[in-house]
Amino acid sequence: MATAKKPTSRSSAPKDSAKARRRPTSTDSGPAKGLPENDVFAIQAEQVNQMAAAVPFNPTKASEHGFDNGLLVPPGSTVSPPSRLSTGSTLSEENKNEKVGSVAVEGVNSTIGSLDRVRVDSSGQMLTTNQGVPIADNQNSLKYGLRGPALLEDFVLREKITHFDHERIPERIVHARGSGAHGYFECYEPLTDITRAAPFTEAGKITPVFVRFSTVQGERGSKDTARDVRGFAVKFYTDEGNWDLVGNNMPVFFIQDAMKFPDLVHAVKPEPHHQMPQAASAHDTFWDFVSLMPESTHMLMWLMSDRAIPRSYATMQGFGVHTFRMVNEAGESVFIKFHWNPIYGTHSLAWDEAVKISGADPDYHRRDLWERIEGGVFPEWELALQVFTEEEADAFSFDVLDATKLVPEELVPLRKVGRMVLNRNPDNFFAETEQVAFCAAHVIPGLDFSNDPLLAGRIHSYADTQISRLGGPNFHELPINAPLAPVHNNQRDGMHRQAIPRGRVNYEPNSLAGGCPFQAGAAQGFVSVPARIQAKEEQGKVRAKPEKFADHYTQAALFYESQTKVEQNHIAAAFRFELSKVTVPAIRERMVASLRNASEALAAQVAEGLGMKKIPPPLPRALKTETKPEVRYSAALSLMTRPGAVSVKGRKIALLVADGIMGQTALDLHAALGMQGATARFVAPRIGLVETADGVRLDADASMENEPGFLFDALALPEGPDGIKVLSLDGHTAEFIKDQYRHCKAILVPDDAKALVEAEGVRAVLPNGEPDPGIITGQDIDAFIEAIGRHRHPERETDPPSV
Ligand code: HDE
Repeated sequence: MATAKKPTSRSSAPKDSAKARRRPTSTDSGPAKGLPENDVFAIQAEQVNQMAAAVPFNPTKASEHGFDNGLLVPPGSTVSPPSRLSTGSTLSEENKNEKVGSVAVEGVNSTIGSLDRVRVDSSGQMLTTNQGVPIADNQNSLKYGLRGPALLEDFVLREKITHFDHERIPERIVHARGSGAHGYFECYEPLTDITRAAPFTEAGKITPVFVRFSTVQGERGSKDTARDVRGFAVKFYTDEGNWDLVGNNMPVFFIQDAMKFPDLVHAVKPEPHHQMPQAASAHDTFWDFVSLMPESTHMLMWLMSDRAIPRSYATMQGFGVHTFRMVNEAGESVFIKFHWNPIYGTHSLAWDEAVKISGADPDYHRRDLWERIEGGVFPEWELALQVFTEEEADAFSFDVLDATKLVPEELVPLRKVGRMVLNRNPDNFFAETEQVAFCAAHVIPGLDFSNDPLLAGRIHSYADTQISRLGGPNFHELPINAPLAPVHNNQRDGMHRQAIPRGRVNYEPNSLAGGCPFQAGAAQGFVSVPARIQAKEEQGKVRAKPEKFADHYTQAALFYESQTKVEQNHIAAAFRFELSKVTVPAIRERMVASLRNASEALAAQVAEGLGMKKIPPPLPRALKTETKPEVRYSAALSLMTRPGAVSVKGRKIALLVADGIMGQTALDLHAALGMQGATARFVAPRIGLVETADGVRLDADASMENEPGFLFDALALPEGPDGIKVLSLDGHTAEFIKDQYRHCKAILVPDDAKALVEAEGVRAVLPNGEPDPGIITGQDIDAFIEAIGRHRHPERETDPPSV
């Protein structure tokens, strides 16, 4: 057993190292002049006075006035202190010991920087209390006698239990369920033509990032595979401070104005009387709300599409959603939409699959992200921008300030500007993923907001929510939130403050700290774009929306019409499922009435699926004149156009095995898949050694019971008639095969296994009579790998499923 050495104290008796003589003094009054020479107080007083005298008036005051000065803010003026004596908090700061350390390093804030400074490793160490007292016995509470009462004086027990009692913090009100990872962003080329933002200044520049993915509705312990929007929040630790791009995996949102956000969230969360359903939008209050909010229709199309059930965080797109601005050195600004495109393609689950996974592995996405990173198959995205001018935006048929609208890629093409790689899992979920605090207001010089009224609400909301979630205003000091860039300001105090500021100056302007920290000025600091609003005479303060916001259906139709038939069917099936869970017929009808304005075909299909005898009349439209959209079909909106790098990398493949199979072919397949970056697992009726027909050693690491088939991207059946016989006697085998087939996945069927799969209804031909490209017969490993790379074979699909 490792025993730790008791640390010996290195602290020495404090020595007065001040060169000049010190004498007893008081802090409230005293002569400014006439103190004895070589007296440290006299020297300090003289230097303080020198500094204050060097600032006879506030030199930047005049520049605080007028519009033009507002754009050309000068840096604050500073004077160098004669020595550090004049700026310190205390003359005794030179007295060092192991705890107090030494004098603050000039200009340094030690609470920021690499996470190494707070990592803890307990190898070879003794157990202690939080006060560092070694704990002799961690098994028993202190009692009066062996069978006597426990004693109140047991501070070891009480500290342990008190800490435990408070181990939880409030979960996020939305996006409570999430998973995070560290990584980096790499810039492809300087973007200095449009922005001075630090991550984009030169090709190859690396900026560290922390990313958190999340669902929106569910609580912290809820399933990963709910039908939901996914949060895609990226914290860039840039040289000029933290930039948080807090986006989603869908480019639009339900509402147009922050005023409606609490209503939306109340409506979608579990209903307040019985707290059901968890992590699901399929209930009365959600559909009641959205059917009365026709601006949600576009987002509902996305939410009912397969985008809402991603296969992996690594296979979903990300979007900044709002229109942002980029600003260059000259102060010129352009509008920007942010896109993250996954290099592994944009892939989703099937609904039946998502439902089953949520039971077998509620941590499906969390596990997948963790395993990809541990296995070196690092998730990666390209960052692309849509760049357009304000004049171009004014000419669009939709308003770019309306978060229920996207800018079609066919209208404004994407400019690829960099890539993001996630290559390190957190050491500790709570300290990093739970305590990370994203904020839509965190932008850096070179970036700015648009006037999107939804974004305006977000600029307020995030810091506000962190104050209650993370217990006060100092959450920026938590290690995961602290920037790499220097932090110096006059904010002080508050719950859990960690920084120990030196000196007595906590205000600006000042002369007693030489004017520091001083305002950066427009050349270096953050300056808001002076976007001029061409106010019409009659416009004043108003609670209303711009006219184009009233077009609620054009882009809902664009999204629906841009999907393939299979995707459209999934959208219809999702509406059918969700609305069938609604208990109030009038709400179902209202929703179908609304859908008629986006697509008559879809509305009819949903109505039919809900058993409606008569289709209700379309909902009245808010916009009387019809919009003439620039783009009526956008291929980029279909998942089928986003296969990414077609490969088996990062995919999970089940190799069914049992006593009596041919072991060598199974091992060869396992090796071939592994070589290509896939995770292949031997799945058997039970874990452990398998007695192969050819005597090869083969160890099953999963059972059909503990890793059901729908958790895998593909299935390979083995060779060997005896093994096939064993599998056929286990009912799990049939479920395995059926799920794989129903979810349109690739299946490798050696000749020996043909009868087994046929018995479950698997056919090697499609409903249209052509060969099914996902059913690979024989032992053609290359064809199998290619079929897996296609992700899914939806040509096989029927509604209802044939198997
Ligand atoms: Fe958020 N949102 N949101 N949101 N949001 C939060 O902040 C809010 C919106 C998004 O992984 C909260 O720290 C308002 C749009 C993500 O930690 C809160 C409005 C988009 C995350 C909040 C919106 C988002 C959040 C809850 C309407 C996509 C998770 C906890 C005006 C662009 C970040 C927290 C993480 C989290 C407020 C709308 C994305 C309450 C008021 C639109 C990815 O502050």
